[in-house]
Amino acid sequence: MGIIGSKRRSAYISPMKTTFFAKSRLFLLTQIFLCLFGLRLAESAEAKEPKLWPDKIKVGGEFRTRVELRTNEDLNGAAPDNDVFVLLRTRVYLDLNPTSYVRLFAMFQDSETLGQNPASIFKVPDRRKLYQAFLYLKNDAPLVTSLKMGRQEMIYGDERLIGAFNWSNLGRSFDGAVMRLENADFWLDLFGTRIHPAGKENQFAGAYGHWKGFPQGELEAYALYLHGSKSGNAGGSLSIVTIGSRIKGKFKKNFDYGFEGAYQTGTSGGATVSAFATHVRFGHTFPLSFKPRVGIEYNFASGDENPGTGKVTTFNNLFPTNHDKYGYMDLFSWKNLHDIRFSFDTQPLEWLKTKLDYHAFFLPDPANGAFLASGAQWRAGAPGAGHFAGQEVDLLFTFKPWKYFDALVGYSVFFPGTFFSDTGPSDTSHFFYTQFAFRY
Ligand SMILES: [Ca+2]
Ligand SMILES: [Ca+2]
Repeated sequence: MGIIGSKRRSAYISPMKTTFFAKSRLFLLTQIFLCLFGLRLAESAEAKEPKLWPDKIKVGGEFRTRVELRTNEDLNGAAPDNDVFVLLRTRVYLDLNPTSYVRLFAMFQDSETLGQNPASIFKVPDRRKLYQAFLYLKNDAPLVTSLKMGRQEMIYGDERLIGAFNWSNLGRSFDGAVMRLENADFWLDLFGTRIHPAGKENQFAGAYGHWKGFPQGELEAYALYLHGSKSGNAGGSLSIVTIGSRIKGKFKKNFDYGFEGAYQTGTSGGATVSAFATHVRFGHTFPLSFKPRVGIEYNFASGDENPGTGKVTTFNNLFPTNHDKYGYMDLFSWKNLHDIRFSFDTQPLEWLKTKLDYHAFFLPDPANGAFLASGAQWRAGAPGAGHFAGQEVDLLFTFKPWKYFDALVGYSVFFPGTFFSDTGPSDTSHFFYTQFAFRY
């Protein structure tokens, strides 16, 4: 009946069927339906807790859908490019644990994008793949050692340099091996992997250490090596080493802080690389029932004042999860960037969180241009252009009413600054999205 009803309705509104708002309304109705369906499934799953499989065999997955509504992502008000599209992601996994020393895990992922403008700077291709498949071996010796071999996600620290990019419909996994040495005080991962960003083969290896004894927080240090025969300047070879450390913690009960710093050296297309990046933040959570937290944060990554010539000084932020870091619109990356962020978060109910962020972006080297969260340049630089890249305001509501289900509703707006007005169009851009995820 619902289908017949919606058919009739769409026939009735056919003259405006192709308009932006009709399109978005249809997608929003679809989202609401999926939400209710998800809640229904979540409820019944929780009520029954069916035990179909023995403990040594786990099956599960995720169904996630997101509607994105982007206006004016080209910052050009005169050229209409309003876009509404749906991202669907389905993940299914099989996890076998025959003994405590051996684990076999495989996850299949299907990613579909419906109705996206093919010219979008955020174009997401459809893709089906074996997203993860690994063998995990563990040895409980005095120095605990484990080995994870195969295709796998890697998540380290705040994911500023190595992350699974969960926001993306495609995610990110690496092919390789990770060996962990661990005792009561520390763990150290040694890894060697291959990854194929933009169709190029890169080798990525490193050592990442974590000290467990740091009071109320984390202390980590790393050395990462990236090599790609075609990933350097002008399609040449790239060999860079990134050395860094990070701390994160709490003090006096209600204060929190974080710091990360990384230096990069090596060669890119025959030129010397010398680049660096930092992140620092402080927050205070007020002892009130709705847990309000105010935060201030500063992120810096070096750029290049003469791109393509001399030393390469643009920081390469490797394989990050950028989405939640430099504005939810994904317009900036930890590359040629000053980002000043003010945050106000609350949690009025156990299942509801709110976020309000303000970002002011500046480019250390306007000649180097602006980089999207994907790392791609979206506005070429110009020497002498303004440093001020713009301001973004992000509002986000996160709902998690059931263990199997969560939802997001967000709105963001970007006001371009003098860098954009000096180099091309600079009109305001808006971003609205709603996401539902059902995990089982
Ligand atoms: Ca436009
Ligand atoms: Ca240079």
